[in-house]
Amino acid sequence: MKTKISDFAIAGGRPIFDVALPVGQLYFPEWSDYAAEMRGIFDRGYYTNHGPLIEQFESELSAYLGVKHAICVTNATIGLMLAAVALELEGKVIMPSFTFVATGQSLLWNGLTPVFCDSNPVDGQMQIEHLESLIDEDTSAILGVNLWGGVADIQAMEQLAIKYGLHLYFDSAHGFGSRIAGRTLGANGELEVFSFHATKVMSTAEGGCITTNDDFVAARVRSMRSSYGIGTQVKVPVTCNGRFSEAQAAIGLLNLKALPVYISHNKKIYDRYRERISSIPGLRIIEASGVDFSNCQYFVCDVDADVFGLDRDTLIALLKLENINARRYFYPGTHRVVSFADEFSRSGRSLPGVDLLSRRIFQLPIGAKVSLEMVDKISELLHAIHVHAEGLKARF
Ligand code: T4K
Repeated sequence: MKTKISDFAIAGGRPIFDVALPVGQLYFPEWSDYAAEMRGIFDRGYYTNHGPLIEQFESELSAYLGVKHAICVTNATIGLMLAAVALELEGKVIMPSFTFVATGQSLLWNGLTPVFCDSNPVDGQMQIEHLESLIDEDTSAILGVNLWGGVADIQAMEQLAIKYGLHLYFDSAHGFGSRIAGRTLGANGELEVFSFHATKVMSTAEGGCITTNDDFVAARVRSMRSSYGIGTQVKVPVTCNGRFSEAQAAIGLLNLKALPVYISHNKKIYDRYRERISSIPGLRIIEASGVDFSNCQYFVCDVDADVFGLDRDTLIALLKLENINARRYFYPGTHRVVSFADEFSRSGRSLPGVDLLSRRIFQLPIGAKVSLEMVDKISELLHAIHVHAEGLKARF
């Protein structure tokens, strides 16, 4: 317990953890199970290009997600790039600015124009009223982002897509395993894209998948995913190498089996944080919105600097010195990232919700490397930082 300024790492005190605690998931199978799977791959001498493990993984994924097609790709960024081609988008695509930069980049790679929508500071999700005001005759699609194990207002987006005749698809990189009214994400809009990056609850180290109930869209994605396609060939404008290897599928199969255990661990950590830090003045927990079951992949807080005593960036810097890697996801909003900023400033628009979120939000560690005892230590530290905020500020 840190009771005086000299106890804090910034003032020469011992950091709360000896080794840096990462922010994200990092759930991996038992080494012996993985070794056995790798042995099988080596015995078969078949390492990639749609081998038996990826076939099995895709079929288990569609069963788990309750969707007809699950098509694995190298990562979610490639998945989003393929999705825009598969849906034959053109012109403008409306998306939230408050997302990982890959969402917007996938549109640039397709020569599409991202139109940035504001987000709701309460839960970080896209603002529907603003979305509707951005639709014009050049708009071909809405690209919704389901953030932090919660979801955007999918129903409202579906209604807008029908009303204006737009395509609708989702970046669900954060959503694997979350449920709306008992239904697992995966079958919303024309397609959804999931990420299996190591920092996600369902991991294949790198990886992702596109899910859809539409046979034609699935055939187009399969025709583009490898240079020469797989399955029924349909006409597509381009192909690429977005393949998924047998080694990724091996990790995926083992992790999918263990997913309920991972999510249940996340939930325990999440609930403990909630119990321990909700009384700290100036910190507001941002709960996963719109779902009745969340994968609890992220623990997100908003910092009100006037009440807490320190701003978000100073708090993150202090936590880092204590070997806690809290992160600002996302900073800055995509409309302020180099590739997009000039175009956005020419538009003369502003996105106050996104700017507020990117100034105030941070994420605390959750996932495989985090125990309940660690949450207690982190929570005590946050209390202590609040109590000593003035003195700590003076140290910067
Ligand atoms: N859409 C959305 C909404 C997304 O959030 C993302 C990705 C995408 C699309 C695209 O998905 P992918 O193409 O990546 O499949 C991370 C991830 O790289 C990225 O997947 C994720 N979202 C984004 C929000 O965060 P970084 O730069 O913060 O990750 P990194 O590598 O710095 O890792 C975070 C922490 O974890 C560090 O403390 C180091 C530690 N770590 C990381 C890895 C990878 C480990 O200890 N071991 C590891 O293997 O981007």
